Amino acid sequence: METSQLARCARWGTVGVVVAVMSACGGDDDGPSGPQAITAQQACDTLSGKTIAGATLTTVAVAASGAAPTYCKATGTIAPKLNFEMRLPQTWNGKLYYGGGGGYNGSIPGLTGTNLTALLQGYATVNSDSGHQGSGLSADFALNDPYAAQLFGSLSVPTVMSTALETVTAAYGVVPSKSYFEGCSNGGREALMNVERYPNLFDGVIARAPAYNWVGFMGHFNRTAKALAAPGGAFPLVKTQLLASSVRNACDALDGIVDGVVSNQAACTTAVFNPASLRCPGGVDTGNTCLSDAQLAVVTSWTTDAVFTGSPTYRNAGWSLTGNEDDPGAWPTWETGNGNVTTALQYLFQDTTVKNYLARDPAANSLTYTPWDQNQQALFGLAALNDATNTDLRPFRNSGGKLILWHGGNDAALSKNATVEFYNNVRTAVGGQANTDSFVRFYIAPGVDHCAGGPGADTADLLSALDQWVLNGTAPATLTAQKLDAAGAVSFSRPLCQYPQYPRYTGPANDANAAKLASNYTCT
Ligand SMILES: [Ca+2]
Repeated sequence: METSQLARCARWGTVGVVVAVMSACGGDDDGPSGPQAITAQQACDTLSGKTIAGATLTTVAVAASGAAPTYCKATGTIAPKLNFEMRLPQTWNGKLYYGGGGGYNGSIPGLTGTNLTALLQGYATVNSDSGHQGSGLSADFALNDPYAAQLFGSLSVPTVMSTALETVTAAYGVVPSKSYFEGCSNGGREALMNVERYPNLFDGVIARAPAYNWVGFMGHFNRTAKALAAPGGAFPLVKTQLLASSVRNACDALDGIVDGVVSNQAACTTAVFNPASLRCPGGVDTGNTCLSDAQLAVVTSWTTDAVFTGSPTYRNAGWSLTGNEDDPGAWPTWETGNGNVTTALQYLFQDTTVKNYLARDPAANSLTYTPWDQNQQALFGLAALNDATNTDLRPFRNSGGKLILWHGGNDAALSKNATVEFYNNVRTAVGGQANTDSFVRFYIAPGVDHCAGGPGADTADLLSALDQWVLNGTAPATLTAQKLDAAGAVSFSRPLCQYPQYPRYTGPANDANAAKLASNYTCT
């Protein structure tokens, strides 16, 4: 048995499940002998009305529907208002899966996406609202409730995990053999927060498009929103389309195939495409075929790093130009609002952050407030709560933990280059590439928007890859990503390459069917 598992078993022994701990942790390293089959109704009957770690459980057996299997839903509240939901499958694989939140949370994530994938694979799953109820676009909860702010920042996951482990143990009569966490966006930040602050909490973690540098990217959102709000800075869709198509014309083929995605972004330098080439005569907006100086200033804010109060951690790496800025889930949603910046998600996130964390004034105007440059104390407070920027992950590695990082190449919410920085800083902190490879994998999915969507292949089974790594030591290499149509059928596939590689087309020329197959691409 690994030292880390002993530690985990010992800790569980202190929370009142000693008998089950002995059966799961004594003797060998195999955990439960096989899947634990109980009916959903049996699980619900066992848990109904029970108070576990302070939370009284309400249960309901949920019949299979659509893609979802039959399961027992157990819900509860940890005082004062940390709500969670567990889903217990009929054929349990012996493991626990914790799915992270998104935005400023405020509601319990539903049985979709990766949560559904995990349940279908037999995991007992848990999600929470992280301690407050409200819109995921609002940080109102943090204004006058420091405890709610702490729960959101870092405390909700370990708090819920305590109850979740005991609940699963009570339902199946055996402690989960492994526990995994997966999240995207703010859920990706939660994932890294666990790795950094609670290195023994999970055996494996998947951090997708992690919002780990809260101060840095919120400040970058603020800077770009100001550029868009400046006179002449607004970006109507036609201008975004102009920029995107110009990038595609210059760079799409650099990966071996004109497929609408610039997979070889590293080759798409300003020597190949320079946004300044789109400048209107005299810098004044003269129509839809050029960009004004004010619009070029937006592009500059987008593509250059943002650094605040001179701190190496209060920063955010600029975005690469992708050629898919005009995808509906990219600039129109996140940056420009198609000409009305105050409807864009980046504007809305930085605005609620200024009001509730920095100015602490619901009437503050984020477009005139300048905390990122002038009020370092406010940044300290926000960073202490929400930043997961500590890249010395040796405690997690030493506990046997495995980490998969993933980022969409066309993510217009959070810069994939910020995750590149995180990965490179981990490499420095843990002592080089070999040490990093022993417990970290990093994948970039070209043409994929924030967490999902976009023209790229956005679906990959990272959870199975992580599980095999944790259970068998089989480290994931190149994976396969798919693009599914509305009916769930595979439209096309691509290799999912490890950073810094990209998928280069190496199949037959002018063959539309060959271009749909991952086997005709080579990670380069
Ligand atoms: Ca291409």
